[in-house]
Amino acid sequence: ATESPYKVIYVLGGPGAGKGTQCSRLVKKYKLAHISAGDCLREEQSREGSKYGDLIRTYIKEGQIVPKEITIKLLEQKMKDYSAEGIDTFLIDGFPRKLDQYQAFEEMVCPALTTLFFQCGQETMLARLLNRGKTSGREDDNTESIKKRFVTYVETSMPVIDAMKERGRCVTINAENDPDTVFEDTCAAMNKALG
Ligand code: UP5
Ligand code: MG
Repeated sequence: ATESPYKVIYVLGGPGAGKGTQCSRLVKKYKLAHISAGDCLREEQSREGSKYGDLIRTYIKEGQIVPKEITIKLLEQKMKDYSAEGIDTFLIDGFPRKLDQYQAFEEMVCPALTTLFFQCGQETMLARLLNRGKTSGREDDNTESIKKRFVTYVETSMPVIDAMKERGRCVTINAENDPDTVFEDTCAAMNKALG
C-alpha cells in the first residue's frame, strides 16, 4: 500500500464536550495543525460566492450532518495548504460524525492513527453551550438547536465512535474534568499515538 503523506488524529465528542478548547492547547505544544470541520463549514458558509452557503446554514441550525462531499473537500483543501507549509500532522476536530464520512475519508484521504474521544454528559454539555452562546454568535448555540445536535450525536455520531472502539482506534478521555486535567489526559494519549 502507498504511504499516506499525512498523520491524522480525529477529535470527537458531543457538542460542547471541549474539542475546540483542547485542540487550541495542543497546537501550542505539538507541531501540528488544528482543523475543525465545523469551522471549515462556517467559513464556507460566509464565503462570498459559495454555492453551499444556504445549505450549510440550514444543516447547522438543524444539527444535521452536511453531505460528506462538501466537508471532505474543505478538509482536504486545508490539509493541502498546511502541507505546503511543511505541516503533515492534523487534529481533525468534529469529524467524522457519520459512518459514510468515516468510510469515505479513510479510503479517499487517509486512515487515522487514532481518535481522541471526549466523553461528557449532556447536562454538562448543555450548560457549557448555553454559557458560550451568550457571546459566541453561533446560530446553533440555543436550546432548540442544541437539543437537535444531541439527537444527531446519539443516533448518528455515536455509531462511528463505537466502530472506532471496536477497531481499537479510540482513546476515551473524561471531559467532565477541569480543562487542565483534561489536557493532561489528552497529552498522554497524544504521546502514545505519535510514538
Ligand atoms: N469548556 C470547554 N472545556 C471545558 C471544561 N473542561 N470545563 C469547563 N468548561 C469547558 O467548548 C464549549 C464551551 O465549554 C466553551 O465555552 C469552553 O470554554 C467550555 P468547546 O471547546 O468549544 O467545545 P466543542 O466540543 O468544540 O463544542 P462545539 O460546539 O464546537 O461542538 P460541535 O461538535 O457541536 O460543533 P462543530 O463546530 O463541530 O459542528 C457544528 C455543526 O456543523 C454540526 O452540528 C453539524 O451541523 C455541522 N457539521 C457537519 O455537518 N459535518 C461535520 O463533519 C462537522 C460539523
Ligand atoms: Mg468546536
